[in-house]
Amino acid sequence: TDERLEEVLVTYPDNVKKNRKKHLLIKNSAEACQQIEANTRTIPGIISQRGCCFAGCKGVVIGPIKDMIHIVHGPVGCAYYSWGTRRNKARADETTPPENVYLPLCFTTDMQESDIVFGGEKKLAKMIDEVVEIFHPRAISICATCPVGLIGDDINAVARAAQERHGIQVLAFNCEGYKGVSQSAGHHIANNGLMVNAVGKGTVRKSGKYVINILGEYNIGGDGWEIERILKECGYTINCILPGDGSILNIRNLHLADLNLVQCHRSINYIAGMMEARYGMPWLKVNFIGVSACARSLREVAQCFGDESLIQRTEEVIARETARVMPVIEHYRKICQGKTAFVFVGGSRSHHYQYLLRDLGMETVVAGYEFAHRDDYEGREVLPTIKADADSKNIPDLHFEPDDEFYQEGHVYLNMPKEKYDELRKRIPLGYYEGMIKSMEDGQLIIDDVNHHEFEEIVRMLKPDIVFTGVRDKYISHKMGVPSRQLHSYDYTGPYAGFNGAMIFAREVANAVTTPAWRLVTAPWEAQKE
Ligand code: CFM
Repeated sequence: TDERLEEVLVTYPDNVKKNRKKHLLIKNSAEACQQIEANTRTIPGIISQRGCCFAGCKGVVIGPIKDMIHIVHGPVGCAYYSWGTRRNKARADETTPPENVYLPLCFTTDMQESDIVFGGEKKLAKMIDEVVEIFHPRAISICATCPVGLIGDDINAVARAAQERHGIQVLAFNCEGYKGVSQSAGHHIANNGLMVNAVGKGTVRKSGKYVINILGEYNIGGDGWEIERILKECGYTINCILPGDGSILNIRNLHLADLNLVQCHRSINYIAGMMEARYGMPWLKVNFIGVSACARSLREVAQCFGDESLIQRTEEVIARETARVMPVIEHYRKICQGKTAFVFVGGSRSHHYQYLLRDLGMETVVAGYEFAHRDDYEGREVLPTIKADADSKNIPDLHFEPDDEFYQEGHVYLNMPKEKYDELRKRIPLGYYEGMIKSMEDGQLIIDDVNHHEFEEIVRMLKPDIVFTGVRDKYISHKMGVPSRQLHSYDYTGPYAGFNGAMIFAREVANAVTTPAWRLVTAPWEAQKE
């Protein structure tokens, strides 16, 4: 209730309380449109769980592209912590030999004090020469960290010169950590850069009747591979997964497909929208997390092409996979049934995982995002009402004209007459995302940019059986005796997506809620009170 929410906020000074109140809401379907404040600055001094703009650009969107060398221009810590820990997997394939897969390596200019004082451009240029000589990559990215912007190194000029010197693409991203209010700004910068410099440059359309892209899938713990497996079995050709296990070669051919599937709306909606404007390519929001959600998404994708045999094959795949995994899910469901969860992740998973938890008979009593925007909470219909502020205006909003050569009306892309296409749009949410709040139930709590204090208070108040969150905040719940599973990197396991992922997730959640280790240990500082 609202009174209990007051208990969470009571310790704040008035202005902080007023601010934070707008970021919390209790779902109430009687209210016509419940508005939440999101994508605004975190109050200084509050321990937020958010990341920075550099994390969103290099760590999230650009970093997983496997056949590029990603140079972090900045201190070594920025490079080290944006390398490997997210567990975005990649492997060689038909077009990318093992020597062109660079994800196991970490590249940085390792800026020192003298570079900060005298500038780091020369060091960066020299580093590019070295990596070209040693690795012969297809392309290079340079991602800027905070000091680069502060001292004014012109990474764009360095990139242009290197591109001429070596004849390979060198993309520069001005994703200094302090830009915007969270990693979300970095997603936007990365999307813009890829759209301007890569998408549309290729000429190879893969063979196959139904060629699709999967956007906003990062292959954490192998999620993308599981999704790809299922879609291939249904009869699709996967043109490119952007960016999980993706390559710059495939990204250049992104426009040579029939449909974009969007898994993570927050991080990649810009490219989906820009491709619709430039190529007329429709996009469909999907969710491959959870057995029922997965089945629903597969059915909707099949609907897009309106081919009876495709629809038939999709039903067969769903029936076969469901029959295979449900006995396992049912087994764990007996353990998980009735348990409650607190789900707090970046900008899309807190919604997606509610379906998987529902498959296990669990209720999500609190759900929140670190950096989502209002449309991720309330649905894209609120986009026109979101006011741009100084922080969001910082990132250019690119607009594309229809491409002379490749633009086609959506209905041509999906190979059906216009009336049929319009009718399809009414049935499935092409070009639309409903946001998280609509699928939640009355009385459940929604929270934006939760901080350490609120996290503790909410766990204490609602006593969830398990907390799903990240590497920093998971220890808050452990210290309170509540088990947690990481939903960013999946700790050390995965995949969690698709049918196989659902089984793995079920097993781990069942293990976690039946292993009260964190409740039984006494911390040393508690055993010997001063
Ligand atoms: Fe999209 Fe992500 Fe997420 Fe995200 Fe992330 Fe991530 Fe995430 Mo961690 S792109 S918004 S910036 S689904 S790294 S793979 S888990 S916070 S909820």
